[in-house]
Amino acid sequence: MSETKQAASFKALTIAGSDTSGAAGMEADLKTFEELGVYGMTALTVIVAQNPADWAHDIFPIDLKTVERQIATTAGGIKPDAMKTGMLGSAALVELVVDSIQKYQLKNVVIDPVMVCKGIDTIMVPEAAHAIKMRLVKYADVITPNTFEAAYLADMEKVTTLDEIKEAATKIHALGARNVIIKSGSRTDSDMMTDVLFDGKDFTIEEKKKIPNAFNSGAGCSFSAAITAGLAKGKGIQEAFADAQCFMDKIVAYSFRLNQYTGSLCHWAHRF
Ligand code: PXL
Repeated sequence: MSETKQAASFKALTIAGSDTSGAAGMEADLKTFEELGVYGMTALTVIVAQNPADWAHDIFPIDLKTVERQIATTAGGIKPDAMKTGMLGSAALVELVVDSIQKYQLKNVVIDPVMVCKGIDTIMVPEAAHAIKMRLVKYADVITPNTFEAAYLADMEKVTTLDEIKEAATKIHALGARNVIIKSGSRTDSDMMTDVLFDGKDFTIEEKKKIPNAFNSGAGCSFSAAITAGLAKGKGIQEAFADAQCFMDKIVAYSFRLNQYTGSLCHWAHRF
């Protein structure tokens, strides 16, 4: 038998919901971590199940004690190099995440302030969104809202133009997040999309053409997971941002249909 080989072992934790369909949520996070050479660990917060008749999303929360135990195992017992949050189904869960970041001195904290799912334009759990804004944002090394979530966090009526994206990023930075990345993604009428990174001093702007007919369910989750993977490997925010852009370009380009309602990114297209 050959000797065992020791690869660098970077570890990341996702505290997120399961998207049963496999496209978004912690499924997207784990696929992203794996593709980027980072060992993934989980604390499951909610299970989202879609109704096959109309693809309506139902949310089934995991009880708080069970989430606490999962965080104790991963954050307390193994120690991630970076962590991210996804769907947090209640204000109590947001509070548990805040306590855990402090208790386990978690570093490289990426907050994806999930408030909506693709195709939905109302905040799913208002009390959780409020708690994210009031309690969690200030612990973020990086926060990755879409334009809808950015408008909520920045108290703005809408965030659509580049000037509004910059204004929202500045306001969210003032709430205490050290780096703010706003993803305009699919939520614009234009055929361009813009991601803006604000580090408190400079804006880095990535503008590209949308790929027509691409399936982008789980794009927000995968993007913030790619940022998390970069930080876990010791990259700075600029490099993690640039690498995440390249990763997304590939996995969106090869996205595929799952049924008449939705499709998925192709995470393994990163290898092509
Ligand atoms: O893409 C947002 C999202 C995050 N987390 C879970 C989801 C979704 C959207 O469906 O199901 C678990």
